[in-house]
Amino acid sequence: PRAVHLTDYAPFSHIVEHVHLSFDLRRSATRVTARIGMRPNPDATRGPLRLDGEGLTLLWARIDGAEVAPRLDATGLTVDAPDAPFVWECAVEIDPSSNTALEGLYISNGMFCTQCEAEGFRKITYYPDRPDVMAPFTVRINSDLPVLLSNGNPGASGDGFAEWEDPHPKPAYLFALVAGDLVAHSDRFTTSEGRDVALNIWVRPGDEDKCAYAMDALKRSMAWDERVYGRAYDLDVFNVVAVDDFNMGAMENKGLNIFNARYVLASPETATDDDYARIESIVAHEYFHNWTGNRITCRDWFQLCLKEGLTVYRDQQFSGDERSHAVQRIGDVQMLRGRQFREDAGPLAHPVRPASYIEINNFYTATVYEKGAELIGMLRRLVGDDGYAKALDLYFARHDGQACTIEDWLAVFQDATGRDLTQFKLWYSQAGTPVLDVDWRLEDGTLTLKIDAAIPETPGQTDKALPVIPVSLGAIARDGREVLATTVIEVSETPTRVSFDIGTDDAVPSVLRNFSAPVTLNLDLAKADRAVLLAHDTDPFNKWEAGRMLAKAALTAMVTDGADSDPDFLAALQPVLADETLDPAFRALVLGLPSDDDMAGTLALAGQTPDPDAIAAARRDLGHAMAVDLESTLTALYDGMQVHGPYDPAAADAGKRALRNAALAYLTKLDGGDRARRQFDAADNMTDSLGALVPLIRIGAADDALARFYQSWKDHRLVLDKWFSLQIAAAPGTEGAAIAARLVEHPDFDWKNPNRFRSVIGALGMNHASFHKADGSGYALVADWLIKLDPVNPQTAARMTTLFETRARYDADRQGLMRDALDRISAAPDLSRDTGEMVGRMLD
Ligand code: B3K
Ligand code: ZN
Repeated sequence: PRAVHLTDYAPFSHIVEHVHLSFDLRRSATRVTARIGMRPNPDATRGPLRLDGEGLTLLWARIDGAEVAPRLDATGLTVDAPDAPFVWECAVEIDPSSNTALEGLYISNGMFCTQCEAEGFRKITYYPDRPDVMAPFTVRINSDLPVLLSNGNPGASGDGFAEWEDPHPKPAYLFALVAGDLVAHSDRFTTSEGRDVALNIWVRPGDEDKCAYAMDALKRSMAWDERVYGRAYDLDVFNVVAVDDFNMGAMENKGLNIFNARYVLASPETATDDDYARIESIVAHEYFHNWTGNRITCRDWFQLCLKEGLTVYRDQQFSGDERSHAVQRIGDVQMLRGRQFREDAGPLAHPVRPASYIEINNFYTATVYEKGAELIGMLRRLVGDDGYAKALDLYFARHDGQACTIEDWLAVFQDATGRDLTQFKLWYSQAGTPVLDVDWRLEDGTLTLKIDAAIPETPGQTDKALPVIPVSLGAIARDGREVLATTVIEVSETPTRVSFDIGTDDAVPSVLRNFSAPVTLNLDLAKADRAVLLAHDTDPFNKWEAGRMLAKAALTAMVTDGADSDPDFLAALQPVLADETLDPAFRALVLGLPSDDDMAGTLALAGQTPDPDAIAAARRDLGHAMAVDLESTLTALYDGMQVHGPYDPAAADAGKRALRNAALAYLTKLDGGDRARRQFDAADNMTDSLGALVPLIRIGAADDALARFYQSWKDHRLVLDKWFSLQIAAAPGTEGAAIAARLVEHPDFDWKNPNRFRSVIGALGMNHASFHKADGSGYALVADWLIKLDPVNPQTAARMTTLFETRARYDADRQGLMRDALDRISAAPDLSRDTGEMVGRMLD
């Protein structure tokens, strides 16, 4: 397969003026008729008309009404076209019933639905399937199914048909169609511009009682985008559909968002607080795409971060506003480090704006999304809140209706604020997590920092220039006073030296406050100094981070020197946990230990070879020591954080449940599971139910609870996914692979459903000690199943190969076993372009 390069961009030969599609929906023989008005593009080189198409059976084609005979090949067709405006028409036949890849038009549980981003529209009809070709669409759906939906506003409808009209020019990747036996949870929203919008969440009959939260999140998102970005909705209807079989989270199709059912459906009995929070953020994310993605889209797929980084940034802002900025930021950074830093440190590292790809679906990554969002946050830090607001206003004013580039994006910041962003732009083209080595001195009341910055080598990139790095910092006196309020400095050369008069020598620097840049910080602080920050830092992120660094130091000493649990760490934790003035959700985060995978990455970064068994043992021992040492505090939290009254998913109650369940997880190590069993029996919501079940699984005492859980929920797909995944992900010792091997035989293991596949095979990857079991059984099981899944669903298979991206961290034996697994995948006959590219990059 051929790579596509950013530098190869050329505009399309024609301009598409209008698209009309007509669908005769049949399960295995759907007919799609297209009528497309085109004219030569004056800004492009003249040439024949080239349309993308895959897996289509062409029935006929006409230009201006006269039959033509295009030259067909495996990826599309070519036909000579007049050097003047013309109408292209064609009819194709497609087979949705055999579409297991879930890209293009497919069937999920009897319902027709589509997924076109990035290049799925070409599986529906012949078309210039590229984001810079934008056109208004009209659609007619002929089908006996009761609900027929497409983009835009509804037009005529009647027995067996419905028409839709989308006046906003859009690229084909935003096209969507849904047809099925669906029911709606409906509401309305009046925009700031006075538009009365019908809101519908469409689900399978029986699920309509699980839509209220998603609807609430949608209305809050609409109001927030008006208030914070001045962006109002632009159609008369906004439809959301929940689909059981879906490769990712959700899709922002214009006026017709399609969601993985998992990120829509929620009731207190079936969804956890974390599920609610994710639903809120994904509903918001897809809604926010209406302006950042749909009205202003990407010129080509290399610019993916233009819409994704910005939209993630916006959904993080929204969740912070709706819940807690501190808790949101800590969660976002945990995710960034857990996924993106991991990606950036291995063979799959790539820039936020990649320079080439083989399969674009492989680039919907943590780097494009999460690091992409960090770049927006840094830009804002560099130009200030006002500058950011001005730049965004200019972006919307200047580029509405266009397909844009990162250059366009940076230009609005330069034009609105006068700031030169040449050095900042390096963030978009260089992979790798920058490392800041900070030396500090405190003399005569002056705090001096010397900051060395470097970016590690990544595949294909050795010499790198320093991008400008905004570093937020402050200082806390050892008596707890803040002696330097948050200040942002710009590291634009290495080393960078700064000094601050802080009036005391008895203080500790607090560097990279609020995680002001996506970098690894090496700052030598004594344990006692970290304890000062944990106790007194006014920056909640760094307060949490201080505890995290202490935990990591304790775990590292246990793994590498066989040290005992660090009593100073335990002593430093206690007052924070007991501090009633602190948000319970924040305290729950402080109580959590770094994951095994995080520790493995931390050790690898420090030049050591992580031993998965030793890491798991250290974490278990430290957890046990925390339980023993903090028992009275934990008991008080468990008893004191009870939530009374009806379940409310909002942040206040959710935070209490989080802290209480975090305390329970530790106490379960001491009481043999008594409390957890009582809580499991009494729970009236899924958060408390799983809050009890997971610690029971971890101590190997969950057989009875798991059996009962299965009995209660065996007919509920989303809850059953949890049943599958938790017993593997939380399995004690290295049993996860054996449990997964047993569960793949379970009659409910429907491996063609991506959620279920991830709940079993993906869950094994979440159990570090089990996935990396020394006998290689974890690697082998994953490889077997990826080989089996790839021909059926390449996208989901390719994504899961990332479980192997950390291979280079481990010992020679494990590396060899992982290489065997990758070799085996790579040798599978007819390996997809998706998985082939991923495995190829990892074997390079
Ligand atoms: N834009 C979609 C992702 C499409 C993934 C294609 N493989 C969802 C989102 O980011 O909102
Ligand atoms: Zn997105």
